[in-house]
Formats: sequence, C-alpha cells, structure tokens
Amino acid sequence: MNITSLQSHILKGEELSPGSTGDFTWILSAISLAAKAIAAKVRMARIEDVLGDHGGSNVHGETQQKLDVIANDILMTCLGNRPSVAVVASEEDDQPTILRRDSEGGKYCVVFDPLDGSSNLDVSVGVGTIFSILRNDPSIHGAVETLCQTGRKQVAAGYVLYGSSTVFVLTTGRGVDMFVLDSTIGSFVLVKSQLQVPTTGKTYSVNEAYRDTFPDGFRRYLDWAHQNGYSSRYIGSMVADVHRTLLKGGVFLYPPTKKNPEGKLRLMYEANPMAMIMEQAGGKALTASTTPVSSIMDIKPTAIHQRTSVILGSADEVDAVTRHLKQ
Ligand code: FBP
Repeated sequence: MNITSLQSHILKGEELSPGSTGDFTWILSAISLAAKAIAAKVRMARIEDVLGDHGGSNVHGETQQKLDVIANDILMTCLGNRPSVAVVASEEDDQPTILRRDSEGGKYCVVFDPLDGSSNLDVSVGVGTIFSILRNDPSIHGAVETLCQTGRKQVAAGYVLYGSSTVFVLTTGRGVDMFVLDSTIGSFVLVKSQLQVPTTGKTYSVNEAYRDTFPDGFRRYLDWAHQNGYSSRYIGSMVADVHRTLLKGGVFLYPPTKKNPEGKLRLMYEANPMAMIMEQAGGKALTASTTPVSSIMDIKPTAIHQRTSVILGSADEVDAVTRHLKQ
C-alpha cells in the first residue's frame, strides 16, 4: 500500500528547492502537530466540557470561545519551538509576537486564524485553522511592518478542516495538495495532489440575510443566479464553505455590508491564504473593497487585522459575479 505522509511529501518538495535547509519543513511539521492536537480537542470538546465562551473577547470585540484560546495556545507553543520562526500573529491576539530578533535567526513569519468559524463549535459544524507563511526580513524592525506583505509574498498557505474527517490542504506555490488525518497511524496522508477547482459550478455561498445591505452589483448577481438555476450553500464557517467550493466548484462571497463596509473577513489570515490556495488550484480570488475589483493578493496590507471583501472560487463563477459588479 503506497502511503505518502505530509512530512515525506514536504521533504520531497524540498529536494526541488536547491539550498533549502529544512527550516521550512520544520514549520509545516509544527503546524501539522498543532492540527492533530486541535483536532483531538475539537472532537472531545463536549466530553471535556471545553465548549462555550471563554468569558473574554478578542481584538475584534467578538466573544472568544474556550477552544479559540486553547487552539491559539497550541499553535503558539508548536511554532514557538521552531528556531526558524521570527514573528507570529494570530486572529486572537491584538499584537504580533516577536519570537526571535535579527541575529537569533528566524527566516519566516506565520500568521494564522487558530479556529475559524468557532461560533459553530457548539453545534458540531466544521471549523478550521487557516495559516499563511511569509519570509522574515531582518532589515525591517517593526513586527507589524515585517508582516504587512502582500499575499503574493506568501511562501506557503493552507487550512485544516475539522469536519467529518480532518483535512489538511496546503500550497507551497507549486499547486495544491490535500491530506487526510489517518488516526490509526496518527499521520496526515496524501489523498489528492495538484488539486484543481472546477472551472464552473452552479452554487453560490453567501449569507443572504445581509442581501439588502450588499452593494447593488452583488444583488444583481444574486437575482441572475436565482434566474439561472443556481443552488445556495452556506455553512457560516469559511474553511468549510471554501473547502466545498474548492472540491465542487462554485463561488464563495463575503461582500461589503452595512455592518462591515470594508468586508468582514480578515485579509492576512483568512482572505490571503484562501486566495493563494484558490489561485494555485486554477480558480480566482478577488476583492470588491478596491475600485475596480482587484486580486486579493495584490492588496498591500497596512494593519494585521484589516478586513476585506471576498469573491473566490471557480474562474467562470467569479467572472459571473464581477460581470454584474461592473454593470
Ligand atoms: P471567525 O470565526 O474566525 O471570526 O471567522 C469569521 C467567520 O465565522 C467565517 O468563518 C465565516 O465565513 C463568517 O465569519 C460568517 O459570518 P456571518 O455569520 O456574518 O455570515
């Protein structure tokens, strides 16, 4: 039986990069270790009684779930043990954390959303971890300045979906690979390499409850989709909605709304990593927070927790949305 583990797959990838030192592989092994620990916590959450509010709120003023804090601690610990990580930033922390400075090494930085969609935990709906790996530039001293690189600068990006199975989807800029956690051997096993998103898919994914506060173009698109036999799927957990879109085709949208005129989802650790995955899989990832609509990965960030609107998925379906935005 031919089993390719995440570790061996990454090591093989390293052979393709002359001069690679293994630092990068070490970081990905930290993220996969953290993912296994978080998966176990999510699965046992109701039994171990770690569901519900933590009692505090995060920098976004959102109620923090107990598991948000647990997942954040697990990732911080696993990444903190890796000498090649200089700076980390999390959705749950107001400020980035500098782990190592200049001469202490640290070639890379990691930004992440430890538990995306955590408001769905209580009802056992799929949640996920999203991460983005960037290079550290020791000539830049400020942690925020170091991290504020466009999505095009991402060295790798991915997510872990804690759903009916635990799925790890990764890109290092050479296509998209999918792994599933085989708990009998405790390893993420390669199940699909060079994954391509279908070019079309008659499914849109958006919270239509906010429809009346969307810009006109999005409302025109939804009317057109209704008249053209589209179906709607919305879980309310970005990782789960994007994963379905990646495998089945369609489009995932989070437009500007009255409540979030610049969009709700966070650029650095939600939109950028998902955009890299989608583009590497042959899809598209755009934002309507710029005029004209542009690629999410071309946005120059100015803040760690900045938000953006999101239109991503199958190339033809993203084009169908933008056609209506331009009218
Ligand atoms: P967090 O849970 O990490 O804050 O993520 C935000 C999120 O839950 C996404 O996963 C999801 O796509 C979106 O917000 C749902 O928003 P809404 O409830 O407004 O539709």
